[in-house]
Amino acid sequence: MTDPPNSKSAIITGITGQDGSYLTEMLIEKGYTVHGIIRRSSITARPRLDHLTLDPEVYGTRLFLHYADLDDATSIRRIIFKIHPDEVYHLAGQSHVGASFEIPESTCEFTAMGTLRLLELLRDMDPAPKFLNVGSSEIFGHPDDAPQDEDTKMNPVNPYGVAKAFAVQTTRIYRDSFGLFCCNAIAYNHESPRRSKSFVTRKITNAVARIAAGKQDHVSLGNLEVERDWGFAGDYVKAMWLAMQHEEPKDYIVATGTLTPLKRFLEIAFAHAGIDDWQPHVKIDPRYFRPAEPTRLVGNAQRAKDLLGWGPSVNLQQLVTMMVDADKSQSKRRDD
Ligand code: G4F
Repeated sequence: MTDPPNSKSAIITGITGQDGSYLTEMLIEKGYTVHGIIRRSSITARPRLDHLTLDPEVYGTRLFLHYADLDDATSIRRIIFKIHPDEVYHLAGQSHVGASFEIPESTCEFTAMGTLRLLELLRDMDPAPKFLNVGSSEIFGHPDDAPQDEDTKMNPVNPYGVAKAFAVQTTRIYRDSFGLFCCNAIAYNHESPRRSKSFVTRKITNAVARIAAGKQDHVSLGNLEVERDWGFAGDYVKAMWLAMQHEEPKDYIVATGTLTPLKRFLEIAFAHAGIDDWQPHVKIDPRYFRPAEPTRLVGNAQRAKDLLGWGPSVNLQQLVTMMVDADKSQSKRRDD
């Protein structure tokens, strides 16, 4: 059920990604006008947004897409000043941790410097839009404590984590030094059927669906001795919106508080497709190992619970089965 249009408008960077698509849906349902910033490239497909961009009642009335690049301040300035939104949700960036070892400069350019550029623009606006930066558990890397909260010391162990640490801290600085309404959602791993297949959860659920259908025999993975705090992306964008509605700008850990071994994820995914033993279907490929792995990344979202009334609505079992089911029906529809 979509609310009638209200006077609120939002800009989303990274609108074509997993989180961007869930956030857009939610804001449109709440009556916002949403402006998405997209990069100009030869690829024009935006499958996560198709249901919105192909809907004439939404696209061009409640949803608009604009070309601009985070490494081109002029292009961003033009759009932000013209729209002068109430809220800016900053989701864009190079989001693959493994890739950040291969492309550290561009990772920092987009994720770190891109955030700084946006904040500099907001500083010049009157009134300045509210701003939410999506941070990452990767800022903690090898943390002193587990679970981590908003006061845990940053100690990243990869270029992605360093870039996110810069972005989170810069957001804090602009809040404290210039009085801007700036928040960080320090998000732990969040997954969904819209997750790209380059991340381990979707890579697994996609492979499970294909193995169950007899289309492939195994999946090649890297380090299986890892653990993560996995939640549902649809829940995490709610926390982002709630953070922007709170009377004071703050940082929030967004996490489930449960650390799960990757092997447990494999077990649930294969079992849901009726395969009791996952081990014969997993091959280890050294190409997927990373030079360093974070440890004990599990979040304490107590502040989000106390101040925003936020909590995860989907547990791990539900998340994995949702993803496997979606991949199974996609695998039936497509003959690839
Ligand atoms: O799914 P991943 O690639 O996610 P990672 O590195 O935890 O990062 C994700 O979550 C962060 C926290 O929210 C975000 F900031 C970040 O943008 C991204 O969304 O890898 C998870 C774990 C790693 O330890 C990796 O080494 O799975 C291990 N793994 C084992 N085999 C693999 C594979 N990861 C990938 N992507 N592919 C493999 O074959």
